[in-house]
Amino acid sequence: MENLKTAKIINGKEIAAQVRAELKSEIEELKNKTGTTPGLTVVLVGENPASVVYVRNKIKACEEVGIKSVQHKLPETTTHAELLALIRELNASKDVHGILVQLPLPKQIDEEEILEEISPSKDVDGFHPYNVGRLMIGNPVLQPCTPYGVMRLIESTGVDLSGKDAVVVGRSNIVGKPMAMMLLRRNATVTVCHSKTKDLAERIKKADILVAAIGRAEFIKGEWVKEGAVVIDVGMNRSQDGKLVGDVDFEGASERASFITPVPGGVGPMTIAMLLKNTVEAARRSK
Ligand code: NAP
Ligand code: LUD
Repeated sequence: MENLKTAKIINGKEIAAQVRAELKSEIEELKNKTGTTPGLTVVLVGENPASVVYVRNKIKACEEVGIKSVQHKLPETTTHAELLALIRELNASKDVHGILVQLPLPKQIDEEEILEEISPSKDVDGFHPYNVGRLMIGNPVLQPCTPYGVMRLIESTGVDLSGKDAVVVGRSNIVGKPMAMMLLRRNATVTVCHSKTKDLAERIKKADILVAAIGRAEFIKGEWVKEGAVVIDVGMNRSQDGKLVGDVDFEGASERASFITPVPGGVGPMTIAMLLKNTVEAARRSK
């Protein structure tokens, strides 16, 4: 007899659609009150196939909610100086409320310097040191979209984070580190793990909230997941048979977790929804 517990699936696609619906009316109101239509400019350098898909989805999502989007497609051979010049131009344009430079950038371009050039008030990725600092001191303005979306997914479960043990696996500037800060702000006790962490499985076994942002297909085993845990899988990996899979063994983890995000349809759509939210926020603040 099959008698396995199954986690509730957190439907990121559906929650992202809710966020977009909320934004749609906020944008309408902003237009009526101030005559402003939020504008997002997305810069894509080169033709990384994943980036092309993500940028296309971002532009499409803008259209759906009524954000005016502009795309700059630059060749792979773009120089650092050329990209810098474009950023300065966009910083100066009053129709542009949000600037997003899709990562990764080709190696001739100094990513850190580019991100620092984006005006903090237009930094809808929340990657500028100013916005990173604001998050760090607990008074955020524009927050990185992926962890921001994860917080919304966790909220949707109704689980109270206060005093819970949260484990974040991965310490990148775009996911792991800001994720840890956001969980800390909600009074979780946060552990950040990475490639040098010695006892990863043992730490994961203690996590009430687990966020995996590693980039290795099904690296986290079902047996490592604590009974009743909330499992958020940020990973986006192609398996050998070309399927999109997360960092967590979904089947195994589902037998122990209380809530779990699928891949695709979990965190990915939320990243895009929160980008739209940040763009509306940037446009509102420009008034
Ligand atoms: P990243 O910059 O490559 O960082 C990966 C992190 O994982 C690093 O901190 C690394 O540790 C850690 N790590 C690698 N191997 C490990 C291991 N064996 N044990 C423990 N930690 C390990 O990646 P990222 O940009 O944060 O992205 C992570 C994943 O999320 C990728 O699959 C990416 O495609 C996906 N992603 C999805 C979204 C979305 O919206 N769904 C958004 C962003 C990223 P070290 O620091 O020690 O190297
Ligand atoms: N750079 C991001 N680089 C990569 N998944 C994304 C992403 C949508 N500047 C800057 O957008 O926030 C960023 N800002 N990132 N990412 C990854 C990261 C960036 C990842 C996944 C998705 C954006 C997404 O829509 C879908 C899903 O999980 O359901 C699946 C899409 C598919 O390939 O089928």
